[in-house]
Amino acid sequence: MKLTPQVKKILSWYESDNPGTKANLARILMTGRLRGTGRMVILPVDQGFEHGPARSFASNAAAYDPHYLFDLAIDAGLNAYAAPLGMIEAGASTYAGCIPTILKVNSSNSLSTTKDQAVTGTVADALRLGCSAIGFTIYPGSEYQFEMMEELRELAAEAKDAGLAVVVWSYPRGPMLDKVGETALDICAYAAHMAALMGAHIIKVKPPTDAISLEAAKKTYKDFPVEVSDGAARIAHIVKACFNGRRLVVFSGGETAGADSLLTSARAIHAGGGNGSIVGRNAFQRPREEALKLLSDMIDIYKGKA
Ligand code: FBP
Repeated sequence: MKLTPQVKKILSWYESDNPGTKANLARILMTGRLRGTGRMVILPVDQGFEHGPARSFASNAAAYDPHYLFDLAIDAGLNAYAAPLGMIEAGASTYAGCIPTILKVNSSNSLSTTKDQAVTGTVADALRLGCSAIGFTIYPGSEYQFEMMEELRELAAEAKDAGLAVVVWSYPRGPMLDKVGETALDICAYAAHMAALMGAHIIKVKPPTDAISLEAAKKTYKDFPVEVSDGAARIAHIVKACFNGRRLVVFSGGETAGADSLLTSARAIHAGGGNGSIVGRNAFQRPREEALKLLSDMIDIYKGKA
């Protein structure tokens, strides 16, 4: 496989990584319809943990079957498929080598009252299952944020030693953040930057809103304004927070919504220089043909065709 100049350039930004990690990043970047472009669309399916099985799969019961999810990611021409241990294990032989996988190694659930995640997978699991990366969530702002960051430090070091890439979901939540604060532009940028500082190769955040939430940051944003009403400018601000674009950043899809809102969000991500989308519910909760069409339309946007 010949790497494109764009992928070579991206790999050069990861100056400390060994060839194994770079090869795994290249696998993700060189797979699917967006291969070679530096853009990505990834399917994440950990919502069974996060929200429970019925809330995740009842609206499209075919998605209860882990093989359906692998097929969806492959047939849509996505870059990678991310899921917790059991879900990856359930398709590991059938789909070995078919699509890069990201093993989600920590998980939360809706029965918990604390903003924390349990470690539910290991680097050894990721290697045994042929995954390209581990995925780990941190909740900046939670009472458990420091323990989560310390867990990430250990797992990320182990993953990098083993030649895997590290994908960090950075979702601000906790006592000092209200619902607006969780997706406010300044807080999203802060969360993305912390993931970069923790050594993430790929950073995943929610698309930021136009709110500026942290009291201590308001003066700075007043003195150095961001065009918050413009979606692309908000994305560009997050890209800057990811080492001025030297770290890959992708944006999540959120609850299932109209196709138009997802495509608008993809256009903003594309125009703002983000690296793509990681879309779960909006993909697997739709009937398969509809999901394939929506994912194809998103990919066209990232190819600059739409
Ligand atoms: P979605 O596209 O379904 O939003 O998936 C992205 C994701 O990060 C999942 O990996 C995770 O399960 C979910 O969002 C968490 O969502 P929330 O923070 O809203 O509970």
